[in-house]
Amino acid sequence: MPESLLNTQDVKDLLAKVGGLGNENGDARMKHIVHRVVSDLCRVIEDFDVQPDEFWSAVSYLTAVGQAGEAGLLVPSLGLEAFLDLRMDQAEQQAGIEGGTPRTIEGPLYIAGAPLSKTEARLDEANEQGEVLFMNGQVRDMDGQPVAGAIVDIWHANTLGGYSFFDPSQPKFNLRRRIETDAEGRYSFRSILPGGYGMPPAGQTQKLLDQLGRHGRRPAHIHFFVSASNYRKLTTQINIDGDAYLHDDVAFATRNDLIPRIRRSTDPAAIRARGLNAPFAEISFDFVLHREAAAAPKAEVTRAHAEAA
Ligand code: MBD
Ligand code: FE
Repeated sequence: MPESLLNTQDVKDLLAKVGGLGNENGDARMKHIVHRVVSDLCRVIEDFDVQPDEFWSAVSYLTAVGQAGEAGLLVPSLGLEAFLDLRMDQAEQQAGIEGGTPRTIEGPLYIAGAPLSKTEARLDEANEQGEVLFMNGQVRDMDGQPVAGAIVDIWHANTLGGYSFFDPSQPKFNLRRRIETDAEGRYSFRSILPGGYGMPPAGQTQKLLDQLGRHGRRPAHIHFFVSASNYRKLTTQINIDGDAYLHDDVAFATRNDLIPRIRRSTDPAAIRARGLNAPFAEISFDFVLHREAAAAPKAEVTRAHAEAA
């Protein structure tokens, strides 16, 4: 084994200069983080004896991920978005904020500006296929008091796992709505049960997953942001119970309290009463928010979103 280059003064000096550690300019935090990231990368190259061909293949890979717009898919697939959740959970716990509806990852497929309505909405547009879902519940605080005027911002996939905007075959805000809760904190909506999502099979994320022997499937789920003034914003999802990937999510986002029971109605009279001609599903799910507190860690995550034109 040759001597570790990373332990030589020459390489230490090189890495310090890379991070701008010796100059008075720039941003101190950025300098230390870049210094660490580059140093750790060099350590990986040395420890695994990464060959130049392999290194340039990784550079090409990251370039292709960016060009394909798949950075937002790669991050959750590597568990990094779930890790950020665990970090936020830990920070809250240290600030005495515990319980309430658990957070789970936002994912990369949110679009701002979905239609807003009071108390109820229908999410599926233009003869969307799928089992009809009625979902309802209440937004409450930790004392059990209803949160009136909360905004429940909902987005989910169609039965094929496709999200409007990213799937141009769907109407603009299909399966995306915002609902303002009523005086009792209640919301309800009609939609269709989503299907599970799969990473694009010919995409860059799946290409790496293949090399890890992993699939790129997410169990069927519905995303929510729940916000109200003076409350901590909640980013979460529910999973559709019974999905084969329920506890085998490429994005590691399943949490035990986020798998509500699905009630299925097959009674012809109940079906007719809803104006339907096939069995339907019902889910009741309450969102429990924490009050905002000055000393608490930041609940709102700043993140770039696409906006439907
Ligand atoms: C999704 O629907 C999703 O929620 C995540 C996190 C990644 C890919 C697709
Ligand atoms: Fe999703």
